[in-house]
Amino acid sequence: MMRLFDEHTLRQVTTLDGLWTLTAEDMAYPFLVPGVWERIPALTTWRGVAEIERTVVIDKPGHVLLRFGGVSHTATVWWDGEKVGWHYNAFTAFEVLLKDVQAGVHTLRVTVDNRFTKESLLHVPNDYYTYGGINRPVELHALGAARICRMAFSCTETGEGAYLAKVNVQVQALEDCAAMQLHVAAAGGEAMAEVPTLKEDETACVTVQFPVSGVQKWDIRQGRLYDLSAKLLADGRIMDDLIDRVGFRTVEVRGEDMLLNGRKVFVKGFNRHEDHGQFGCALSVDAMMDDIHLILDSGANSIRTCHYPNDPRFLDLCDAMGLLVWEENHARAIDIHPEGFDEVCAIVNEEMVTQHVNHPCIYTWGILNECESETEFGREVYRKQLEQLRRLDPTRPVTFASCRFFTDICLDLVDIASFNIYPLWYHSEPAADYATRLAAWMDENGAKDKPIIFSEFGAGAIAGFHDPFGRAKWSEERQGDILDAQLTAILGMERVSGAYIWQFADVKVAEEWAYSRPKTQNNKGIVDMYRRPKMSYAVVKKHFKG
Ligand code: ADA
Repeated sequence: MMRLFDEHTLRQVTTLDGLWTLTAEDMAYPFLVPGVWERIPALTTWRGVAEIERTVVIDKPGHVLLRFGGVSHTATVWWDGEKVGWHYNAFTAFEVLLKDVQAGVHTLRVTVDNRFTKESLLHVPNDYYTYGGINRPVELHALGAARICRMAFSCTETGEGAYLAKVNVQVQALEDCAAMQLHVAAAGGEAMAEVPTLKEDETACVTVQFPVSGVQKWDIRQGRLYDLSAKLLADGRIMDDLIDRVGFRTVEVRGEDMLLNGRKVFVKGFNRHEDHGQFGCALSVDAMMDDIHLILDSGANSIRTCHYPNDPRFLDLCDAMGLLVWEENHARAIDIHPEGFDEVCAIVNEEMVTQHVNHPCIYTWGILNECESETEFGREVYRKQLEQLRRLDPTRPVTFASCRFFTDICLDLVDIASFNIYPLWYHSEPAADYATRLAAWMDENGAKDKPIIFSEFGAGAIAGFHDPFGRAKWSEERQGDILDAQLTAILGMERVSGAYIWQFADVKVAEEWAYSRPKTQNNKGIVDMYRRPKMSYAVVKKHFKG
């Protein structure tokens, strides 16, 4: 299932996870969804177009919604041989609505393409791997005459344990519908609203507000969650429902500080790619949970979802564990000039925010990691995207991770100013000197009176390579030395509000990156691809817990 709880008690939802058949280059393979084809020995390094299919039994005729959590990276969806949907980008969900489906056995086929082409603007040979497959869960929903598409929750604190909850609900008619009622409830509060008469395929947005009291705040390591439920009613009969889990908390930026529930916070944690030696980018929930245990054990309180929106099940775990999340759109150091780039980013931004807006764990939205933030052209791209994020969600601060050292011209556009720095790894200036010099420059160039985060720092170590005396680069000892120095410098800086180690676990990278990446991996993890801790794990834990 796509979430770690039931999103519907009334609407009938069937998982389509499980055994499908994958055909690549005229060979058929059994294929487990969610999954990536790199797990099949013959396809470990294959890049191409595969057909992935299964049969689906429909018991009762009616409207059907297919929900795909993620397909990597381009999906064309076919129902009984007819093209019914298309989606680009591996890391956001999409839906296909099928009207008046007959009862019986149907064929669902997804053409999946993971090639690098001039159209795959966000998926390029990069410092992480673009896998092929259906990497997140798939569901089939049986629908009636109208459905609740989504809800967006926000809250304002009105007193101790008291909030005003605001919920925007989108409703869609699949047939002509007379006026309906909407009932929304959370944490003991509730509201009713009218949904206007809708013609077939029309949508309506309804906003309700209601006070709640006696609420326990969501906080770091205290993932207190409440069910938010919406019911759509016609003549007193429930037509559809939707449930999400929300938390009551406030996030704000005040001067140089970030405040959670009015209290100053320092975010410390890891950049984490969705990648695993066994599962590729389609991690099982067990594997996600194991990651969370390691993250909590290290003393971290936050995760940056470099460099794309994450699986909502991982965000559900962060919600439940009280881990703060910096979630960012899908763009790592890529060319922002090609035609269509703005449009494709706008789609990912919108999908990211509308799909994940209710996760209390997310405290900031990020965009365009290490892109062109030192030119006027780039500034315009950053400006437009940051504005779009603020429009989509006025409740969260926005940021981006820069590597345009001493040349960036976009820091005035953000709420939180962030830089990725690698002192002692990519250059030899002492960490404290470099970080202080850069922070001072940031203050003079747009970051004054804003929080500063060092969104990446770290060093490489090939797991198992030891050099206790020489402490050569790539040895586990040297990685520990460098992280020790970086953490001592950064965690000790009064001016800084956050620090993210690059990175949690080693990841596979594109073949094109092999020259600077031993084992074709980015080896800067403090655990390896199978989550075996390197020596640096203890170093990080000493700092994060200290
Ligand atoms: C960058 C980038 C990461 C990774 C890292 C590194 O700053 O944002 O994706 O490539 O450097 O390992 O060099």
